[in-house]
Amino acid sequence: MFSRRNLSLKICRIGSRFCTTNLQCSSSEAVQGKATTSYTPPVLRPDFTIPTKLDYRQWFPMHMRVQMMKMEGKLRAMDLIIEVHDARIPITGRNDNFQKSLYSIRPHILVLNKMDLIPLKKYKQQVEDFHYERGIKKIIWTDCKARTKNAMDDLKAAMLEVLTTEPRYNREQKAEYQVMVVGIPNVGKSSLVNALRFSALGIQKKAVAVGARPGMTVRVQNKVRIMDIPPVYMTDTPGVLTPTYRNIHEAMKLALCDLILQTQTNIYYLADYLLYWLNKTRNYSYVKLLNLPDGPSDDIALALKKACIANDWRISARLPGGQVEDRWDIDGAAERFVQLYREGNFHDACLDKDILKQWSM
Ligand SMILES: Nc1nc2c(ncn2[C@@H]2O[C@H](COP(=O)(O)OP(=O)(O)OP(=O)(O)O)[C@@H](O)[C@H]2O)c(=O)[nH]1
Ligand SMILES: [Mg+2]
Repeated sequence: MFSRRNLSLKICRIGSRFCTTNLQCSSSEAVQGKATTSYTPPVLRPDFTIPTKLDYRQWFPMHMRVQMMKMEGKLRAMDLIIEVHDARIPITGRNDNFQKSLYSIRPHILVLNKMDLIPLKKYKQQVEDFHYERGIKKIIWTDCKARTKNAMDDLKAAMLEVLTTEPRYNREQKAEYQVMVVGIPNVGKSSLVNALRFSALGIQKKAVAVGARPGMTVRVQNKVRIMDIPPVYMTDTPGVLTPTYRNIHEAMKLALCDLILQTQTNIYYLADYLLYWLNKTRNYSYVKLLNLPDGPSDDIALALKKACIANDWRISARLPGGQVEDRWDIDGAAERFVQLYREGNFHDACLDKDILKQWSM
């Protein structure tokens, strides 16, 4: 094992460059059931832990508190709150403060976006039962990247139903309806505004900016017209996380889905959590994807090193004396492993399946 401290300033990756298409197994190989039967399960650690010096709870940038206050300030002008969340973690990571400050005061629809990244048929009913039992009134599943027409039609119908039937408090005289879209970072709030606008008004051009990294929208936006009849306006907002997390699993699931700033996560522990979670849910498709010669393992150091050797993933590092040394690119392998998850290569990416299973037992 190399020490990361010894790496000099100039580090460049050599060897075969990572390419998901090279590493992708066929969809049948990636199916969890098949992977389960073809390998001997590894010995699992009892629970996932990280060194205590790493405080995973410090993931709440201060600007979120300020923006949350601005959102509360706009509430009087709103008829409906749409909460967007990531379908890969349909239970975990929702911000409780939204409930206290926003949904308890205005009608609420929960949109589970990125439905394209989970096997929807398997989870739809279970997730809906879970949330309806706990008082959520309406859930819509969307794919705002593909702008799936049926999903957009479902969402428009649900919005219109709420807008035209729920009490409007001090807003009865206003002809136009106003909707605020909220959620934690990078779940697709801005994509939803653009997709709805395209679906209802046929406007292709993006009204609000979308980005692959969390924190794209940094402040509450100006309202955007998304429907003509009746006139409906939508206000996009920045992602707001809860200041603290209930446990390490919640924090790691959010980070795996890329919903937390990259600078505030540690890729090595993230890869370790992914390995832990895949083994726990008996999904051994990573063996093929990483070309691991000896089957599954619950040891991240060993798995990443074997992946480096099998794929010839190296870095060359300049040492203090000026010599150049080749080393296995362990951090690069960790990044590639996590990226495989984020790009949807593990067939079943619903990270809350363990919670749902427990709940339905
Ligand atoms: N696979 C998939 N990706 C999506 C979907 N919706 C949005 N994305 C992607 O998710 C990323 C984040 O989208 P945004 O719309 O910027 O998310 P946001 O919630 O506004 O993010 P912040 O402004 O940072 O809080 C982008 O790369 C989108 O292309 C979806 O339904 N499926
Ligand atoms: Mg945004």
